[in-house]
Amino acid sequence: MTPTEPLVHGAAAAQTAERPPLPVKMVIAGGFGVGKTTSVGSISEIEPLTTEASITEVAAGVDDLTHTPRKTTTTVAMDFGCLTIDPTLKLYLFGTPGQERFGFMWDDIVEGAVGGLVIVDTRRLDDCYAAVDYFEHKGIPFAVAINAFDGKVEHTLDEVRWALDVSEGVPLVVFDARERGSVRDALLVVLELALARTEG
Ligand SMILES: Nc1nc2c(ncn2[C@@H]2O[C@H](COP(=O)(O)OP(=O)(O)O)[C@@H](O)[C@H]2O)c(=O)[nH]1
Ligand SMILES: [Mg+2]
Repeated sequence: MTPTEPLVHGAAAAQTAERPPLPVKMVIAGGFGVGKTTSVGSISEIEPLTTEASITEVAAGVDDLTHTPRKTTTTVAMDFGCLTIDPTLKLYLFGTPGQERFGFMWDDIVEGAVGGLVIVDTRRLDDCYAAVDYFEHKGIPFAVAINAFDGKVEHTLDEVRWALDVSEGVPLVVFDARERGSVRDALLVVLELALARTEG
């Protein structure tokens, strides 16, 4: 190799590095109080944008707070955050509103997303059916992430898979919404799934 060669390569390499990372949209879905806002907050490099509103007396009757007694706010629209995976790729995270009455917004939130993470609280499996159905119906790659509240998961993974009626192709992971590394691993599972889909 002559001394000039690395220079040329170096310049080309620098140009690649300067290229902004590819923006990739990912959706964080799941029922009310499963840990969507917590997940985006744990992982986001920017101050997460969240539209939490106080649970009003009216909503308090509508939204089930049995398992989230400390929850005094609720996301009425969505969460937004971002995470650089590597110099070539940056994830933009969009959290859906948990309540079904905001379902009319889902098509807009999911538009252009490569995949979704459906967060599940195993004490309230029913709450995530809507999200699972939605991604299946739309053919969007998704993984199911079980948020181990207080370190406990009430069912085995097989039981959860059976109850949710998701195919073997849908990855199931256990994670902790409060742990950055844990949320990152769950998102990477979705990313790999999405990439495999585009390559396949
Ligand atoms: N113990 C425990 N609490 C959690 C965990 N994830 C979320 N929470 C709490 O559960 C409540 C609901 O979480 P939140 O992220 O607001 O749910 P969202 O409605 O899906 O956005 C909040 O009070 C969180 O602090 C977890 O992994 N363990
Ligand atoms: Mg929320």
